[in-house]
Amino acid sequence: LMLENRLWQALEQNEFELYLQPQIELATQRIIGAEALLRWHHPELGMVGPDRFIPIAEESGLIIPLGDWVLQRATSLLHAWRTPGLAHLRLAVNLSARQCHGPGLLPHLDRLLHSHGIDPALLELEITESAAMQDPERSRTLLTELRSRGIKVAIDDFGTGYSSLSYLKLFEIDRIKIDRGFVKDIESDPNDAVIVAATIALAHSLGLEVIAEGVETQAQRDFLRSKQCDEAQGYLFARPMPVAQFEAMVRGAA
Ligand code: G
Ligand code: G
Ligand code: MN
Ligand code: NA
Repeated sequence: LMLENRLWQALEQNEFELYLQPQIELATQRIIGAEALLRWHHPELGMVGPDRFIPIAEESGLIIPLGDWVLQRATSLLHAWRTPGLAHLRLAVNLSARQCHGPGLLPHLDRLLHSHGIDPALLELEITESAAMQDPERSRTLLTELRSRGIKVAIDDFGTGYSSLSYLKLFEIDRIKIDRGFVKDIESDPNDAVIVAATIALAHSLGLEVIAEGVETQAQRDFLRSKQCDEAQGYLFARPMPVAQFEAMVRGAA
């Protein structure tokens, strides 16, 4: 309850920050974009991670204004990146279940895309299987609306839900994110290796792109590349970092 009360104040007092974790194209090793990950600079507790406050924000309804803030921040970043060296970058944003099923998301996105004049294809929205399956019919409509605007859609934590395959049949998406739970033991667990390889092949035959999450070792990266995984994200490449640091990293690598 303490955190819940403090959260509303935190939004007013601008204590949230977006960190960016680079996403790497495996064939070229280039940074092709980033996932935006929310951080809270609590005046006394220091940095608080989203695992601690997103569930509370969901419960209390704060996730709606907070999610709107994240989208506003993300689209203004994409606007700022319309400059040599950064203009190719894609930005992925996590959506929570409540945001997906509320009425305000599409009008808010339309306003932001219009006022910032950005290419919708550079914005990717990540939706977990469990969030989408809470209301499959509504999610299907939402994803169709998003994609008709040119916004990209990725399935987050792919493989951890109970309906991954029906999901692929039901929803129009662009990319799946292989959960780090499968990537972690790729070298030691033959089952995980087979599951990851088959998931990549399945996604590709459906015309979807694949990004692997939680890549921590070169062996994992090499395995994924050998299976034609398109992109990867993880501590091997970089941890989530402040925006300025990410921009410097992209410019430095260019
Ligand atoms: O950054 P990381 O370590 O700790 O993120 C933990 C979890 O918090 C991830 O599952 C991520 O999807 C979620 N998360 C991070 N930022 C956001 C956000 O802006 N909105 C939502 N809904 N979830 C987020
Ligand atoms: O949205 P999602 O739950 O996928 O958010 C990604 C989460 O995974 C964030 O909390 C991020 O900090 C974390 N993360 C990113 N890369 C790695 C990694 O290589 N290893 C581990 N253990 N966690 C990671
Ligand atoms: Mn995510
Ligand atoms: Na994930």
